[in-house]
Amino acid sequence: MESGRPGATPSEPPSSSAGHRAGAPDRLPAGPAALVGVLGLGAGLAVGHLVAGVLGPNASPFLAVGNTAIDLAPAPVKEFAIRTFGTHDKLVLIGGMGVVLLGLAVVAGLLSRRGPRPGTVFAVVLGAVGVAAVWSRPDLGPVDLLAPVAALVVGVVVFRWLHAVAVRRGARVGDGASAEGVEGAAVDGAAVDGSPAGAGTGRRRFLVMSAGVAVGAGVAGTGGQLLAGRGDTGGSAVGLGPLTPATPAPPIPAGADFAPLGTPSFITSNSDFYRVDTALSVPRVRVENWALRLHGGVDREVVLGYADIRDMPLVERTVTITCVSNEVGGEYVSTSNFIGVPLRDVLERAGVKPGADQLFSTSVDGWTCGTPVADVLDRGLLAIGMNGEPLPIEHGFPARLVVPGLYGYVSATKWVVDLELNRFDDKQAYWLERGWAQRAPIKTQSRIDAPSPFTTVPAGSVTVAGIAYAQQRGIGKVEVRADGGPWRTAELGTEVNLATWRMWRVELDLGPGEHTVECRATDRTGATQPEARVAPTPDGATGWHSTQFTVG
Ligand SMILES: Nc1nc2c(c(=O)[nH]1)N[C@H]1C(S)=C(S)[C@@H](COP(=O)(O)O)O[C@H]1N2
Ligand SMILES: [Mo]
Repeated sequence: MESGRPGATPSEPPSSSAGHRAGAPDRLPAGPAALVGVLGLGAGLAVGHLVAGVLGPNASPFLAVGNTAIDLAPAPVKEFAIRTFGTHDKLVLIGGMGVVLLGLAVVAGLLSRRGPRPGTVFAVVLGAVGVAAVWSRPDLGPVDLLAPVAALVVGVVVFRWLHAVAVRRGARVGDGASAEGVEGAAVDGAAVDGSPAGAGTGRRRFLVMSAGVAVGAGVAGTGGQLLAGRGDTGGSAVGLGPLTPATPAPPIPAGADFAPLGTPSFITSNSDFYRVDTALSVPRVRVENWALRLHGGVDREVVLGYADIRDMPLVERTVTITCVSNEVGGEYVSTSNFIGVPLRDVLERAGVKPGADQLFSTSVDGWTCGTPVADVLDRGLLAIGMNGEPLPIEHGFPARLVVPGLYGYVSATKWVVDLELNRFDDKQAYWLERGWAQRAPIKTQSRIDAPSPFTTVPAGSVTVAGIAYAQQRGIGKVEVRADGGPWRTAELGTEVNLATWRMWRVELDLGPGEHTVECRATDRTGATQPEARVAPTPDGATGWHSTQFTVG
């Protein structure tokens, strides 16, 4: 049992307990051993989270490891996660990491039944992983290492201390000799009497200490979470007030959507806007710390602050952005009134030299994106607002890129801090290194929103309605057919501009029973959305969307 005490020399073999008598319990019971492992882990993680709450939430070793895992995960794993869990992919990752860590902590605890060494090694290794993850995050600095270091130290200390308490408790359950041996291991100087009541006292003491650690970890973790929330958009955006564009977008005309018939509203609210990114925890940038650096193929390097952008004449543009990972019929497409400054005007501050074909942008968390310079100069926006408000943090506060017509991964950098003009041959952006295409204009697509799949609709005339998009080309027509019959041309919603989606509706006379309807869009160049289903990799899905329902 002695080898179990804190301060045991590493050379001491696990069961070299002097004075140990045959028949005396040699090991911690499994339950307390596992509990000690779990509580050591919990205490370490919670304190790491608390310190990160003060320094900056992303310094939390748990989140840093998660963010690193996302960046290191092989592309197919990430695509699977996005496909399977959608926007919940991050919650699933957090839950999965929690389960794995819990399992490892139980195992570490169980391996430490003869002595705290295995669990100590586990805590140190895990802490080191946290340190390495925080160290490697592009949005974190050396000070942020305090969070994982605190987690490591607290994890080790709490584990060893609770282990000692548990050992003492176990000894009490055993016999006097072993209790005596353990007495020397007391780390807190608490006197343990030799009375027959000692076993109960020891056990109670262990339970009280464990509960104390659990409560303490809960308080620390919650505190960290609350402190982290402090720096929300609220924090630095609150004083910004409403953004009033010098050139507002034209109002959305009546008849642009068929929301009462089941299409989305033409403008997506900020809270409903789809979200896709690699950030497990959203980067929280304060405007006073934000700067945008323009460099590379420019006449002079320039660094712009938030006020520099805000003081330029602001424009407002209605744009539909779309994710390349969107499956046929998928939800990763939304429309907003983006407020910002034309990227052409921003880049003019630095002077664009001829020769560059790529605008290589980097976010504060190190994500990168390559956009054709021609598209950027033609219609790119450095957006600081969405639907009249500062950008929500999930959508890139304080500033992001929006370049209509290109999938988000090659055009829509959120939390942008760096713009470099170079050549596509010089530098490869984040998703290119993971097998996605260098150029990715949005493909013509259409989706059926009503009737909802597998519902029953009343007999008679059935309204089928949905969305279509072919950004920068425009939608020419949408056709719908039922059960493989003749194509019917749908009525289109009023066009807003070429950068946005278009809603459609059609009435079909369908008899009672099950029906399958399909839709296909044709863009203004005359090209019809192809029937063949192609997966999103490497440059966007194709195929006709279909839906099944019953007429009753
Ligand atoms: N910093 C950063 N910006 C990013 C991404 C990212 O992972 N990190 N993802 C891009 C992708 S793939 C898409 S589709 C759009 C989505 O923007 P949204 O979340 O505002 O809808 O953001 C783009 N900008
Ligand atoms: Mo995307």
